[in-house]
Amino acid sequence: MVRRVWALRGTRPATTVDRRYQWLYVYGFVRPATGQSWWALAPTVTIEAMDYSYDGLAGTTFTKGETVEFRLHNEAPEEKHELEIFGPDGDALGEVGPTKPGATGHVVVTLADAGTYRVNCGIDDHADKGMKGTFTVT
Ligand SMILES: [Cu+2]
Repeated sequence: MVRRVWALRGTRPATTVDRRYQWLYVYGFVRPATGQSWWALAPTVTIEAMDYSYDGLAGTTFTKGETVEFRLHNEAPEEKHELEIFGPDGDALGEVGPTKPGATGHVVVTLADAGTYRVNCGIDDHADKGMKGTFTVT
């Protein structure tokens, strides 16, 4: 981003602009009773759900301690799908609940530990049919 470019009076300011960008979401929360606030800058991963697989997670790695928004977009024609996220110790960290076809759900998770995280769809036998995957935190 360019904030300010200096130029001689009577000349046109010129600069090189890099138009490439990456989405970064800012999350803010305020506790009204106390005014206490908390915020996070969260990179976003968009995962497409189909009958019965995920797309968009393969080869994804994150850094330990990173807070990440996982967006689940359901591309399936009829079935609801969800995204459950489990840490390296197997504990559930969060989930995007049942999401209708065409809809998008999201969850923000802090990846506190390094290791291999697991995701799957918790609806019926979708995980057995292939709706599961892993990603790495280093
Ligand atoms: Cu599913």
